[in-house]
Amino acid sequence: MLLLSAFLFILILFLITFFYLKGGDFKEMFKENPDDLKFDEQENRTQGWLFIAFGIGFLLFILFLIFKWGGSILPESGSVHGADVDSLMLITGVIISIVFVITHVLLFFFVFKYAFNKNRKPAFFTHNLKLELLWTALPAMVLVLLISIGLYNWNSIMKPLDDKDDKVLIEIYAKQFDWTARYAGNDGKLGRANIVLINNANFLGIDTTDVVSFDDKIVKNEFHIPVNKPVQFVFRAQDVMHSAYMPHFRAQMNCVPGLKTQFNFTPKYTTQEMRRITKNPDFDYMLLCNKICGMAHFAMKMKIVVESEEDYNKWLAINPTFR
Ligand SMILES: [Cu+2]
Repeated sequence: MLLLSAFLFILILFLITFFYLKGGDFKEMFKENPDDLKFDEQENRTQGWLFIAFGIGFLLFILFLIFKWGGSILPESGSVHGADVDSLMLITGVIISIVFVITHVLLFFFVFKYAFNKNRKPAFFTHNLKLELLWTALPAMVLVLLISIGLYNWNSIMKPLDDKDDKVLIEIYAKQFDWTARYAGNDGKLGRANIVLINNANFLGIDTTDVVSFDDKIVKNEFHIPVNKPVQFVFRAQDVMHSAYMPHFRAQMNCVPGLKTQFNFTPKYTTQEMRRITKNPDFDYMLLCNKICGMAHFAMKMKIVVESEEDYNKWLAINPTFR
């Protein structure tokens, strides 16, 4: 519906322009000698004012969008590193907004101010070293700053947790069209898996001869993680590329067939605490697929429950081991 109205809107604009500028007027626009131009001063002033009106309308429309939809963004981050991601987004947003307002005010105002005028002589201005340095160095410094903060944050979530760290190790397995979580079990290690071992009874392709796999735990539909404890995720995919997206933790990682990817974060609020924070009694953390992976892509979700370590251990204990 929205697409159709946008298309109609563009079509109407095109028709208006086409009938307004009848064939001859196009030729008029490309005459080399400005003295030959038929456009009069009055016409230019009207067009200039129309630009000012459009510019103001456009900026007001942006303000309206911010007030109307600004509240629909994600709630406070449920993970420790998420706060850094949010502040990076905020800094970037503030810088972009300032540049956006300045450039758009100038854009519309200059069209108005410098509308064609027969009596004005253009200034001859080839270049200015100081100006060029300023507009090259300033954006470069801002970008270096943003990228440095980004890289620092990226490394903190991408660097695999140490083997001796006290952590939870979970493999997230993607296939068309659902998720499976595999816990490392008491030994803290995931058993080997291989695509050639996949069959109906063993869809993760786990190597059943590997002792390490015996205490692994496979869960579907929902998985639990303890609050305030680092979780190391390893991702695999069976068929096509999927993307494990956990928006409330500000986490996303591609799941690629034939390649292990990883990500770690520390949850900071339990599901119950998050329900209070969002004032939404039905709130649940979700794992979603963020790569259009086929017909039922939309159905690829898994609930994530964050709870105290005690409750987590109780939940994990009732899940059976692989063998
Ligand atoms: Cu998918």
